[in-house]
Amino acid sequence: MAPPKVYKNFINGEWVESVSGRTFENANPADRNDLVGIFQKSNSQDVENAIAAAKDAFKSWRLVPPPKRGEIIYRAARLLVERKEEYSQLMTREMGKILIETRGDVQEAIDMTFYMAGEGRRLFGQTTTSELPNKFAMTARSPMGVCTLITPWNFPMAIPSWKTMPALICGNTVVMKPATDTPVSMLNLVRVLEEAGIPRGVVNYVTGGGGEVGDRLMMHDDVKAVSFTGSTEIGRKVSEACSHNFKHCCLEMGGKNCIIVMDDANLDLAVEGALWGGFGTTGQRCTAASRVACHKDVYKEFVDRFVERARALKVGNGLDPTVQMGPCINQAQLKTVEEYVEIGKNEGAKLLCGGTRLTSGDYDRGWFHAPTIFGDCHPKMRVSQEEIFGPVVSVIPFSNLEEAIEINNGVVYGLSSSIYTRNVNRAFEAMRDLDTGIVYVNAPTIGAETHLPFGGTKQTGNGHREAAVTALDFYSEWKTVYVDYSDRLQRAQIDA
Ligand code: UN1
Repeated sequence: MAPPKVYKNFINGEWVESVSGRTFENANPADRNDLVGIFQKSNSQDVENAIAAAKDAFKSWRLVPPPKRGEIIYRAARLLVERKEEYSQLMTREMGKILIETRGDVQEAIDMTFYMAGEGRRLFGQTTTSELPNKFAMTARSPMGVCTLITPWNFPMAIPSWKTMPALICGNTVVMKPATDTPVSMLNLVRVLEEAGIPRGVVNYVTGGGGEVGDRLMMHDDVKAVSFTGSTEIGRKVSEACSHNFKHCCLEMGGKNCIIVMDDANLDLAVEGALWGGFGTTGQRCTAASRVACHKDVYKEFVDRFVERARALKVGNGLDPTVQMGPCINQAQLKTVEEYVEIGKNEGAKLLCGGTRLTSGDYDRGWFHAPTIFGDCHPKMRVSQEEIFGPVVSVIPFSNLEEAIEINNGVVYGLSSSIYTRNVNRAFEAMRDLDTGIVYVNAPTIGAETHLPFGGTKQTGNGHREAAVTALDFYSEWKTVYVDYSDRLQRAQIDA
């Protein structure tokens, strides 16, 4: 067997080793014997170097006309298209999700990259009137400087692209840190930007732990904005660190998303949706449908079918095209899932399927857990309230729409929600009252597209939205410009 490949940091346009001299291994969560690569265990000096490079590169990148920035980003998107299959295979090896999903992840990065390349010829501001004669008023977006991007392992290329591309098109420079479980996919994104001709220092990539690397990325005085996707617990720390010198921070955190199945729903569709929403990506999405609220009149029928389909899911190594669900990302995540299964049983939820780790044969080499459904859940149980981030769905019965909406809204998170109904009045009521950033009608809670705002209410976020033109609001500052061509002092609010 060939020795595993050693990957480096990308700082100031060069691939370099960490000054720490230390490295870490990235193994396949479906098969511990499959080593994906060796990565740099960076320290604060590496981060310092990356931030210095980004700060220096900002001086010229901010002056590159946005359509020219867009051309580079467009070339990067073309390279991603060419390498989609190669990068998807690697992503399945490092992250575990099945190939059709990693292809979707790379596709989401392609979509975002093309989309933001196009923004180079838009980045629209406003021109408007003035209350005074011979005076002109307009707004324009200004870049901010160095942005640091701290990203999760569940969408190892898509989420980094959501942050990198709008940051770059707006004229910022970036230092990116991947999750330690999935560094290859972000490296591939960096590689296409390098090959597309991104100037040195504009994009920097540093691997390593949250402590040494992550802390520095959010504390450093030269950093103007921090974008973070991950747990609410870490998000709170990012927010606190940023408040010290009022850095902008964009937080995308947890979810406890719910599919509402009404008594008039197309049940076949609802079962398909609950299956894809609950067990897609092994439940490891912030948008995962980890709750289903089901009308009591169709409860039994829905649950029977849902359980039957979940039991039949083929779990295994995502490179096998017949496999439908991959492993948990690592041992700690698997342990969390096992703990929540115990919690659910102890608080009286009814275990309908799964509930155990999968161990015999090939399963022994990975972090596999069976698709698990709890029935007869009370909305206030911990398994109905807390984000598990694994293949566990809690089904909660209800009697009317009002109650279902209360169940949906009765958690600390507010990312995504869904309703299955054929009644247009109920659908519109739900669209109005579901307190989440994203609402789906007759579709599961997952499947956000890149040209629409992504983010959530309450403890899911801090008011920003990623993707779409809304992302540009985070990565730029509005500059309001007044031009007075009257040749005299005119006083707003004072001169009639
Ligand atoms: C996430 O769950 O972390 O809507 C992101 C979706 C994907 C993105 C999910 N397009 O499920």
